[in-house]
Amino acid sequence: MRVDGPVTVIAGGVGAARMLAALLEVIPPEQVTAVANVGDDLELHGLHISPDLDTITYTLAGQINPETGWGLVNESWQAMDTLGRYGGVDWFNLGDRDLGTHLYRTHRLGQGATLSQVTAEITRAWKLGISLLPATDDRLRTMVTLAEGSEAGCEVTFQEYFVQRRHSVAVSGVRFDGADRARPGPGVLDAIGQATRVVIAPSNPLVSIDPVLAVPGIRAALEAVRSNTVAVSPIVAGAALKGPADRLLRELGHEATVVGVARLYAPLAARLVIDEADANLADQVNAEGITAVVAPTIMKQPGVAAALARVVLE
Ligand code: FO1
Repeated sequence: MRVDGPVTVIAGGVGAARMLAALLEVIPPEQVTAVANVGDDLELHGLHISPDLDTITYTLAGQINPETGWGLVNESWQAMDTLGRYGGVDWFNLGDRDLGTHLYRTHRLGQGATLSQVTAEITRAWKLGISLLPATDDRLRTMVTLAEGSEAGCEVTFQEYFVQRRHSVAVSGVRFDGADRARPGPGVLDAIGQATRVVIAPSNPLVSIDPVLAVPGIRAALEAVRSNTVAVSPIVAGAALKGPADRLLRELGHEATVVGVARLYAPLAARLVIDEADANLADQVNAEGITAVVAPTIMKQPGVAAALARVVLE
């Protein structure tokens, strides 16, 4: 039996965007709400950039750059070229089309609009149909402490870790600056409490899902609806499909397997969808107190996305 009530997805970036696109192959967008991470946000060139909100928006608008998984397709880089000429900050690539989003968002925030209001205006302009809710409208920034080399012990912003250093450096700590003062964004707690199904998307548990859970009230709201909640593992056969999730799990003292993910998500979800490659670990997942559901989870392969969406909506 497929869920016919509201579905709420706890979302990071690329993996979550793919999960949302998969769900929209099966159910109408009006039935879907995404509660998205804002810990990756940054201010650069005087602009407020929200990578996970934009990755979800562009993906669902069918406008994502397929090579990178972020930014807009058919992009040009004239502004970045000019910036480079002056020796400006050019490690974070902002395409000419993408810049329009940051110019608009920054202008509206400067007028006193909230991130939620601006996100609603942007998603309406792209005709998404889903509700895309920032986890919080308050300032929350993922900070990463580096663990090796000359920078051991230094704390950098998430993008300075992920992009500037290509997440190629070991990490000894992650924290969410501002989380203790942050309030859930408008509609977030209701979207979790009133959902017929909550999905924890296959995003990085430690730097995409955790910053959402770090907003006071959100973790408790999820624990209260644990029986409605299903998580999809971002780890397949001990590796992340994209990004540093496996390395981060190990570096921060967790097991970089579906069992490690099960341990993190057992308090929040009744079921964990694991790929067939990990079928042999299903018993160990169950032993963590969360029920393993074995199904293809690599959405790049044709037909897998819609099938996975049906599994999480069962
Ligand atoms: N990721 C990169 O690896 N290099 C970039 O230059 C880069 C630019 C960028 C610009 C806008 C945007 O929305 C995302 C961008 N990303 C880039 C991806 C971003 O770092 C990640 O999407 C998330 O922060 C992690 O999921």
